[in-house]
Amino acid sequence: MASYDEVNAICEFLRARINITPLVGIICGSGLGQLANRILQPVIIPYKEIPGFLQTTVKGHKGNLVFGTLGGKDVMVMQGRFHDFEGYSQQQITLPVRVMRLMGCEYLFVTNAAGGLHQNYDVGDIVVVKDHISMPALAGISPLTGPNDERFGTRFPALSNVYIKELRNLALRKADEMGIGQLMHEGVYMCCCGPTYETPAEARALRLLGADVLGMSTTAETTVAHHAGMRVLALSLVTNHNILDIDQMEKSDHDDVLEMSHCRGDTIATLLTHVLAAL
Ligand code: 6GU
Repeated sequence: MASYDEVNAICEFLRARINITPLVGIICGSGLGQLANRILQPVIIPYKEIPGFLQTTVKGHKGNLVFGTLGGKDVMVMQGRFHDFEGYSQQQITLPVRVMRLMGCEYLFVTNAAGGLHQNYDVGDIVVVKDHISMPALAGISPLTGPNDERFGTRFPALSNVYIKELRNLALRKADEMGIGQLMHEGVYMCCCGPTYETPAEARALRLLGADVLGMSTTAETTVAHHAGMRVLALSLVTNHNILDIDQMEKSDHDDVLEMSHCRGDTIATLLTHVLAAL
Protein backbone atom coordinates (compact mmCIF):
# COMPACT_ATOMS: atom_id res chain seq x y z
CA MET A 1 0.00 0.00 0.00
CA ALA A 2 1.29 3.46 -0.86
CA SER A 3 2.09 5.49 2.25
CA TYR A 4 0.27 8.70 3.15
CA ASP A 5 3.32 10.64 1.94
CA GLU A 6 3.37 8.79 -1.39
CA VAL A 7 -0.33 9.53 -1.94
CA ASN A 8 0.33 13.13 -1.00
CA ALA A 9 3.18 13.35 -3.51
CA ILE A 10 0.78 12.29 -6.30
CA CYS A 11 -1.68 14.95 -5.11
CA GLU A 12 1.06 17.60 -5.17
CA PHE A 13 1.84 16.64 -8.78
CA LEU A 14 -1.87 16.89 -9.73
CA ARG A 15 -2.47 20.16 -7.85
CA ALA A 16 0.27 21.79 -9.89
CA ARG A 17 -1.74 20.97 -13.06
CA ILE A 18 -5.26 22.00 -11.98
CA ASN A 19 -6.96 24.84 -10.17
CA ILE A 20 -10.04 23.16 -8.69
CA THR A 21 -10.72 21.21 -5.51
CA PRO A 22 -12.82 18.25 -6.67
CA LEU A 23 -15.87 17.43 -4.55
CA VAL A 24 -16.71 14.14 -6.26
CA GLY A 25 -14.42 11.37 -7.47
CA ILE A 26 -15.92 9.23 -10.22
CA ILE A 27 -14.66 5.85 -11.43
CA CYS A 28 -16.02 4.73 -14.79
CA GLY A 29 -16.52 1.03 -15.51
CA SER A 30 -15.93 -0.97 -18.70
CA GLY A 31 -17.12 1.03 -21.70
CA LEU A 32 -18.72 3.63 -19.41
CA GLY A 33 -16.09 6.35 -19.81
CA GLN A 34 -18.31 8.59 -21.98
CA LEU A 35 -19.16 10.59 -18.88
CA ALA A 36 -15.67 12.10 -19.00
CA ASN A 37 -16.40 13.56 -22.46
CA ARG A 38 -19.10 15.77 -20.93
CA ILE A 39 -16.83 17.47 -18.44
CA LEU A 40 -16.57 21.24 -18.89
CA GLN A 41 -13.12 22.87 -18.94
CA PRO A 42 -11.51 19.44 -18.79
CA VAL A 43 -7.92 18.96 -17.77
CA ILE A 44 -6.93 15.50 -19.00
CA ILE A 45 -3.95 13.85 -17.34
CA PRO A 46 -2.92 10.44 -18.74
CA TYR A 47 -2.10 7.93 -16.01
CA LYS A 48 1.28 7.34 -17.61
CA GLU A 49 2.30 10.95 -16.89
CA ILE A 50 1.55 10.64 -13.17
CA PRO A 51 4.58 9.45 -11.17
CA GLY A 52 3.63 6.50 -8.94
CA PHE A 53 0.29 5.80 -10.70
CA LEU A 54 -0.72 2.53 -12.38
CA GLN A 55 -1.56 1.69 -16.02
CA THR A 56 -4.77 0.09 -17.33
CA THR A 57 -4.38 -3.00 -19.48
CA VAL A 58 -8.01 -3.72 -20.36
CA LYS A 59 -9.89 -3.03 -23.60
CA GLY A 60 -12.65 -0.48 -22.87
CA HIS A 61 -10.61 1.26 -20.16
CA LYS A 62 -8.84 4.39 -21.36
CA GLY A 63 -6.35 5.50 -18.72
CA ASN A 64 -6.90 9.19 -18.00
CA LEU A 65 -7.68 11.30 -14.98
CA VAL A 66 -10.03 14.08 -16.05
CA PHE A 67 -10.61 17.13 -13.86
CA GLY A 68 -13.34 19.70 -14.49
CA THR A 69 -16.99 20.51 -13.91
CA LEU A 70 -20.04 18.27 -14.37
CA GLY A 71 -23.56 19.12 -13.22
CA GLY A 72 -22.10 22.32 -11.75
CA LYS A 73 -19.78 20.39 -9.40
CA ASP A 74 -16.02 20.07 -9.47
CA VAL A 75 -15.16 16.47 -10.26
CA MET A 76 -12.21 14.20 -10.80
CA VAL A 77 -12.93 11.26 -13.08
CA MET A 78 -11.00 8.05 -13.65
CA GLN A 79 -11.54 7.06 -17.23
CA GLY A 80 -10.54 3.44 -16.73
CA ARG A 81 -10.01 1.57 -13.48
CA PHE A 82 -7.66 -1.11 -12.22
CA HIS A 83 -8.58 -4.71 -11.40
CA ASP A 84 -7.17 -7.63 -9.46
CA PHE A 85 -7.10 -9.76 -12.60
CA GLU A 86 -4.57 -7.42 -14.21
CA GLY A 87 -2.16 -8.61 -11.53
CA TYR A 88 -2.55 -5.57 -9.29
CA SER A 89 -3.05 -5.96 -5.55
CA GLN A 90 -6.18 -4.67 -3.80
CA GLN A 91 -3.93 -1.99 -2.30
CA GLN A 92 -2.74 -0.90 -5.73
CA ILE A 93 -6.19 -0.78 -7.33
CA THR A 94 -7.47 1.48 -4.55
CA LEU A 95 -4.59 3.96 -4.62
CA PRO A 96 -6.62 6.36 -6.84
CA VAL A 97 -9.41 6.45 -4.25
CA ARG A 98 -6.98 7.67 -1.61
CA VAL A 99 -5.65 10.20 -4.10
CA MET A 100 -9.25 11.39 -4.63
CA ARG A 101 -9.75 11.70 -0.88
CA LEU A 102 -6.59 13.73 -0.30
CA MET A 103 -7.44 15.91 -3.31
CA GLY A 104 -10.57 16.88 -1.35
CA CYS A 105 -13.28 14.55 -2.69
CA GLU A 106 -16.12 13.95 -0.25
CA TYR A 107 -18.04 11.63 -2.54
CA LEU A 108 -17.13 8.60 -4.64
CA PHE A 109 -19.38 7.62 -7.56
CA VAL A 110 -18.61 4.28 -9.19
CA THR A 111 -20.02 2.58 -12.26
CA ASN A 112 -19.42 -0.95 -13.45
CA ALA A 113 -20.54 -3.53 -15.98
CA ALA A 114 -21.99 -6.58 -14.30
CA GLY A 115 -23.67 -9.88 -14.98
CA GLY A 116 -27.31 -10.11 -13.90
CA LEU A 117 -28.18 -12.95 -11.53
CA HIS A 118 -31.56 -11.70 -10.28
CA GLN A 119 -34.32 -13.22 -12.41
CA ASN A 120 -36.11 -9.86 -12.78
CA TYR A 121 -33.09 -8.06 -14.24
CA ASP A 122 -32.88 -7.55 -18.00
CA VAL A 123 -29.78 -6.75 -20.01
CA GLY A 124 -29.55 -2.94 -20.11
CA ASP A 125 -31.07 -2.45 -16.64
CA ILE A 126 -29.29 -0.29 -14.08
CA VAL A 127 -28.84 -1.51 -10.51
CA VAL A 128 -28.26 0.97 -7.69
CA VAL A 129 -25.95 -0.97 -5.39
CA LYS A 130 -27.39 -1.10 -1.86
CA ASP A 131 -24.84 -3.52 -0.35
CA HIS A 132 -22.03 -5.77 -1.46
CA ILE A 133 -20.44 -9.18 -0.97
CA SER A 134 -16.70 -9.12 -1.56
CA MET A 135 -15.44 -12.64 -2.22
CA PRO A 136 -11.78 -11.51 -1.96
CA ALA A 137 -12.36 -9.71 1.35
CA LEU A 138 -14.11 -12.75 2.81
CA ALA A 139 -11.12 -14.84 1.71
CA GLY A 140 -8.76 -12.51 3.59
CA ILE A 141 -7.79 -10.34 0.62
CA SER A 142 -8.88 -6.85 1.65
CA PRO A 143 -7.49 -3.52 0.41
CA LEU A 144 -7.17 -2.59 4.10
CA THR A 145 -4.92 -5.56 4.96
CA GLY A 146 -1.62 -4.32 6.36
CA PRO A 147 -0.63 -1.46 8.65
CA ASN A 148 -3.43 1.08 9.14
CA ASP A 149 -2.65 4.79 8.88
CA GLU A 150 -5.26 6.56 11.02
CA ARG A 151 -4.96 9.65 8.80
CA PHE A 152 -6.94 7.67 6.20
CA GLY A 153 -9.36 5.98 8.58
CA THR A 154 -9.95 3.64 11.49
CA ARG A 155 -8.42 0.13 11.91
CA PHE A 156 -11.74 -1.74 12.00
CA PRO A 157 -14.25 0.09 9.82
CA ALA A 158 -17.91 -0.97 9.89
CA LEU A 159 -19.35 -1.59 6.42
CA SER A 160 -23.02 -1.41 7.34
CA ASN A 161 -23.77 1.86 5.57
CA VAL A 162 -21.35 2.07 2.65
CA TYR A 163 -23.91 2.87 -0.07
CA ILE A 164 -25.60 5.96 1.40
CA LYS A 165 -29.39 5.73 1.36
CA GLU A 166 -29.93 9.39 0.45
CA LEU A 167 -27.68 8.99 -2.59
CA ARG A 168 -29.47 5.80 -3.64
CA ASN A 169 -32.84 7.51 -3.32
CA LEU A 170 -31.56 10.55 -5.19
CA ALA A 171 -30.36 8.34 -8.08
CA LEU A 172 -33.71 6.52 -8.22
CA ARG A 173 -35.63 9.82 -8.13
CA LYS A 174 -33.52 11.36 -10.90
CA ALA A 175 -33.99 8.20 -13.00
CA ASP A 176 -37.76 8.55 -12.57
CA GLU A 177 -37.58 12.19 -13.64
CA MET A 178 -35.62 11.12 -16.74
CA GLY A 179 -38.34 8.59 -17.58
CA ILE A 180 -36.07 5.57 -17.13
CA GLY A 181 -37.58 4.37 -13.84
CA GLN A 182 -38.47 1.04 -15.48
CA LEU A 183 -34.75 0.25 -15.97
CA MET A 184 -33.85 0.74 -12.32
CA HIS A 185 -33.39 -1.70 -9.44
CA GLU A 186 -31.67 -1.74 -6.07
CA GLY A 187 -29.53 -4.79 -5.46
CA VAL A 188 -26.53 -6.52 -3.95
CA TYR A 189 -23.28 -6.44 -5.96
CA MET A 190 -20.84 -9.29 -5.57
CA CYS A 191 -17.19 -9.01 -6.54
CA CYS A 192 -15.56 -12.13 -7.94
CA CYS A 193 -12.08 -11.22 -9.12
CA GLY A 194 -12.22 -12.82 -12.56
CA PRO A 195 -10.80 -12.87 -15.19
CA THR A 196 -12.95 -15.94 -15.80
CA TYR A 197 -16.68 -15.51 -15.89
CA GLU A 198 -18.37 -17.80 -13.39
CA THR A 199 -19.22 -21.42 -14.12
CA PRO A 200 -22.96 -22.17 -14.12
CA ALA A 201 -22.56 -24.00 -10.79
CA GLU A 202 -20.72 -21.00 -9.29
CA ALA A 203 -23.37 -18.60 -10.56
CA ARG A 204 -26.14 -20.69 -8.99
CA ALA A 205 -24.21 -20.90 -5.71
CA LEU A 206 -23.54 -17.16 -5.63
CA ARG A 207 -27.21 -16.43 -6.24
CA LEU A 208 -28.01 -18.54 -3.16
CA LEU A 209 -25.54 -16.42 -1.19
CA GLY A 210 -27.55 -13.30 -1.98
CA ALA A 211 -25.85 -11.73 -5.00
CA ASP A 212 -28.08 -9.89 -7.49
CA VAL A 213 -25.28 -8.82 -9.86
CA LEU A 214 -21.72 -10.09 -10.33
CA GLY A 215 -18.69 -8.12 -11.39
CA MET A 216 -14.91 -7.98 -11.13
CA SER A 217 -14.42 -4.62 -9.44
CA THR A 218 -15.93 -1.94 -7.19
CA THR A 219 -15.92 -3.45 -3.69
CA ALA A 220 -12.25 -2.69 -3.00
CA GLU A 221 -12.69 0.92 -4.12
CA THR A 222 -15.91 1.50 -2.18
CA THR A 223 -14.41 -0.11 0.94
CA VAL A 224 -11.38 2.21 0.85
CA ALA A 225 -13.62 5.22 0.16
CA HIS A 226 -15.91 4.39 3.09
CA HIS A 227 -12.88 3.81 5.32
CA ALA A 228 -11.74 7.32 4.44
CA GLY A 229 -15.15 8.85 5.20
CA MET A 230 -16.38 9.33 1.61
CA ARG A 231 -20.05 9.07 0.71
CA VAL A 232 -20.45 6.34 -1.91
CA LEU A 233 -22.87 5.79 -4.80
CA ALA A 234 -22.39 2.77 -7.06
CA LEU A 235 -24.32 1.85 -10.21
CA SER A 236 -24.10 -1.48 -12.02
CA LEU A 237 -25.14 -1.81 -15.63
CA VAL A 238 -26.44 -5.30 -16.39
CA THR A 239 -24.50 -6.08 -19.58
CA ASN A 240 -25.34 -9.78 -19.75
CA HIS A 241 -27.07 -12.56 -17.85
CA ASN A 242 -25.05 -14.98 -15.79
CA ILE A 243 -25.29 -18.43 -17.26
CA LEU A 244 -27.01 -20.69 -14.74
CA ASP A 245 -27.62 -23.74 -16.92
CA ILE A 246 -24.72 -25.87 -18.19
CA ASP A 247 -26.67 -26.89 -21.28
CA GLN A 248 -27.23 -23.28 -22.35
CA MET A 249 -25.23 -22.55 -25.53
CA GLU A 250 -24.87 -18.83 -24.74
CA LYS A 251 -21.70 -17.63 -22.97
CA SER A 252 -20.51 -14.42 -21.32
CA ASP A 253 -18.28 -12.37 -23.59
CA HIS A 254 -16.34 -9.11 -23.05
CA ASP A 255 -17.34 -7.71 -26.46
CA ASP A 256 -21.03 -8.11 -25.55
CA VAL A 257 -20.30 -6.38 -22.24
CA LEU A 258 -18.69 -3.46 -24.09
CA GLU A 259 -21.49 -3.25 -26.67
CA MET A 260 -24.15 -2.94 -23.99
CA SER A 261 -22.14 -0.46 -21.95
CA HIS A 262 -21.63 1.79 -25.01
CA CYS A 263 -25.38 1.61 -25.53
CA ARG A 264 -26.23 2.75 -22.00
CA GLY A 265 -23.12 4.87 -21.35
CA ASP A 266 -24.89 8.10 -22.25
CA THR A 267 -27.92 7.29 -20.11
CA ILE A 268 -25.72 6.60 -17.09
CA ALA A 269 -23.70 9.77 -17.74
CA THR A 270 -26.94 11.81 -17.85
CA LEU A 271 -28.22 10.18 -14.67
CA LEU A 272 -25.00 10.89 -12.77
CA THR A 273 -24.95 14.47 -14.05
CA HIS A 274 -28.44 15.00 -12.60
CA VAL A 275 -27.35 13.45 -9.31
CA LEU A 276 -24.29 15.74 -9.21
CA ALA A 277 -26.45 18.80 -9.89
CA ALA A 278 -28.68 17.88 -6.94
CA LEU A 279 -25.87 17.40 -4.38
CL1 6GU B 1 -21.25 -12.66 -15.97
N1 6GU B 1 -19.42 -12.02 -14.22
C1 6GU B 1 -18.53 -11.20 -13.68
N2 6GU B 1 -17.81 -11.64 -12.63
N3 6GU B 1 -18.29 -9.96 -14.12
C2 6GU B 1 -19.01 -9.54 -15.17
C3 6GU B 1 -19.97 -10.32 -15.79
C4 6GU B 1 -20.15 -11.60 -15.26
N4 6GU B 1 -20.52 -9.63 -16.79
C5 6GU B 1 -19.92 -8.43 -16.79
N5 6GU B 1 -19.01 -8.36 -15.82
